[in-house]
Amino acid sequence: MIVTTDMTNGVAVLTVNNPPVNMGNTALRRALAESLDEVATRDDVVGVVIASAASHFYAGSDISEFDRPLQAPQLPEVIARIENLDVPVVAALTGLTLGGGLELALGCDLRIGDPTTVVGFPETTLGILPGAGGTVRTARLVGVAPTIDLVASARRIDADEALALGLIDEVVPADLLLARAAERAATLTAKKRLIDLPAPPSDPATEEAARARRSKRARPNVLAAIDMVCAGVSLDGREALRRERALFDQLRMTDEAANLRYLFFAKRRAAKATRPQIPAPAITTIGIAGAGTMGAALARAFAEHGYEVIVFDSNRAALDRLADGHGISGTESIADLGRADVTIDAVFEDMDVKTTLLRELEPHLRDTAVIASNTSYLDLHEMASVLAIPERFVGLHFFNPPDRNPLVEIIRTSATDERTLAVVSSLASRLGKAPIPAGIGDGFVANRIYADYRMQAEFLVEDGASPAEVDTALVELGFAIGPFAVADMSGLDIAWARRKRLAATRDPRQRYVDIADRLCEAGRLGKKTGAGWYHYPDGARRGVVDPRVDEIIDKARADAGMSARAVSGDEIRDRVLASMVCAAAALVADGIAERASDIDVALTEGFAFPAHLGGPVRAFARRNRDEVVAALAAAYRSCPISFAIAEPAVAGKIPEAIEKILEAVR
Ligand code: 3H9
Repeated sequence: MIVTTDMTNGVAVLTVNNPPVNMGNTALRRALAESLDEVATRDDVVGVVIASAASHFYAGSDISEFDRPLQAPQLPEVIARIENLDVPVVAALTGLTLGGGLELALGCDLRIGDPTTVVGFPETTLGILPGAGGTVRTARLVGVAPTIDLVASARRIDADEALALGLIDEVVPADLLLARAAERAATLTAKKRLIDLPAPPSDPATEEAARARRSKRARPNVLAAIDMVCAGVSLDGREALRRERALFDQLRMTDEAANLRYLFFAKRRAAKATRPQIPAPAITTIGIAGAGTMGAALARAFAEHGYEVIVFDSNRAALDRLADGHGISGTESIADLGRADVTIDAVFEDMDVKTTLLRELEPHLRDTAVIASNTSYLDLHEMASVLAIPERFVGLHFFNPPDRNPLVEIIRTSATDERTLAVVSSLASRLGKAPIPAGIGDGFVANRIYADYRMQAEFLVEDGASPAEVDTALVELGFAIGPFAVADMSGLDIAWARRKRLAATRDPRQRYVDIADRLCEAGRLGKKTGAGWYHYPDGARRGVVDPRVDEIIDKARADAGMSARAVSGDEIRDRVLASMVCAAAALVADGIAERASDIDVALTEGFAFPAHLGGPVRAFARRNRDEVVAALAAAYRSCPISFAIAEPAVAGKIPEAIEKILEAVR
């Protein structure tokens, strides 16, 4: 039974139980509607409580239903039944009360929470807006400005904040929740239908400030939600509900909303694929080897999530910089890592340095301790080969900055055992990361795709586009900043060192653009040196176009025997996307990526690829066939060695490996 009704002292307690997260699907809406209809026919009911048998009250609507016409009864009809009852209805909130769940609660006459209660409107992150009165009733309850903030930010707030805001009426200890809700339902003397209330008076300047703050760089659905909140308060309540619902239905069917739903499920599929069937042992202590930028940021990230962190480094000064971190202790003795349940290798990216560390570390560890390497490029099998227990070793690749970037790649070697995997995937989950499984290959998954993206951007410059034209075209696609501005921010020297390292093994037939090398040779290492692909006069935050860079590019083109031609924004976007898709198809074909949707997760979470497009593979898959073929052929022609996989496109065919991944994400 999804909803059960129990009578206590004239109060009908409707308990919802729809595992795993009390998600609002057709079956739940139907069960609730039937129970409410049944209650409406009884004359022995003085009040109603809606409660949850699970740890969450209601985690929002089932978004897998949003691709098709929604089945009756729809949520607004269920909420109307609550409002139409003559007796008061109290929502007893516990755990997550999100989206449609919060809307259901706002249809009740009173909301009582326990300390675990968390409320929020996640809809705007899904390309839509609340569709069952969320914008309308919230503004009538707490005012326009706080509603704009809640709806547009999609932030989740805890019970205390919800109480302070007036979104819920009381917070009581969890064991008293039901009794208190029943008591209030029995004693409330009148209905309090939010839909009939006028909005509380509010200051136009505060409203305008909230609107301006939340409209900055906002997606169209967020702007529509803000407009709806503002318009709703001056309309008749039911007319406002109709308008909100019409907008919801319209936005639900957009490509953008479909792409965001696709990513929602893609993220969960990827995370599931990193999780073995066995439970993870409890982990309390994390060791970090290396107190450099990455090690220090990792230490902070783990400490913030309640782990005890021990950082080992032979450099005392680096340890001292970490000293004030709460829950972090530094040590110059590797033996101290013996206390750690998991040690993360964040030492310098060099095979000798890493294998030396592993050899010295392992004798101090308990047999159950796990070792995870944060290497970006090195061969994990070679590292594992120096260990006595290679089963405990795994790749755990974080992305910069690791305390804020959600992406993490989990890379198992041929020896990694299930327990080790369970340990690192539980770490990723507790840190709130978006993990994807990755196999062993140069740059694993995400960096490999990004490298081809960067490479194509440089081909485009050699062909005739300016760095600013490439950056602008990609910002128009939806990136916050383009690849050359990113390179200047991160510094050009690390990639330069890597290119020098790889020079000896590079296929001589491969197209190689040496403009970045020339910039580095001229001392232009990016923003930190005041100049890179752009110029940063007097420490400017944003780079300006620099004629000296144009000269360097002109000279490089001339030396390569190329003459510049005009390159359109469309060509830039097509070639860049096609290049990423070629790399994606190769990774899936080689088994380094498990599925194409993992790549979309990696690029949207780790490299800020515009989520509203669903990721590079999904964005490409939504194009028509002719555009796909033309873009692949253009990528192939830009470098037949790098994009060999796209060769059939020159003859008008979509290569099989590419068709396969496009089909998988449609
Ligand atoms: C909405 O309410 C619109 C209204 O305004 C409309 C009114 C008309 N849909 O994440 P987990 C599945 S919009 C479908 O692994 P956790 C999930 O796929 C909606 N499925 O667990 C997974 O399935 P499986 C607003 C969903 O504990 C399983 O449940 N709501 C949904 O780490 C467990 O999920 C949201 O945006 C869903 N809404 O996290 C909430 N939610 O086992 C989105 C979960 O088969 N959900 N599933 O792979 C979340 O943020 C997290 O899932 C939650 C649990 C925090 C609830």
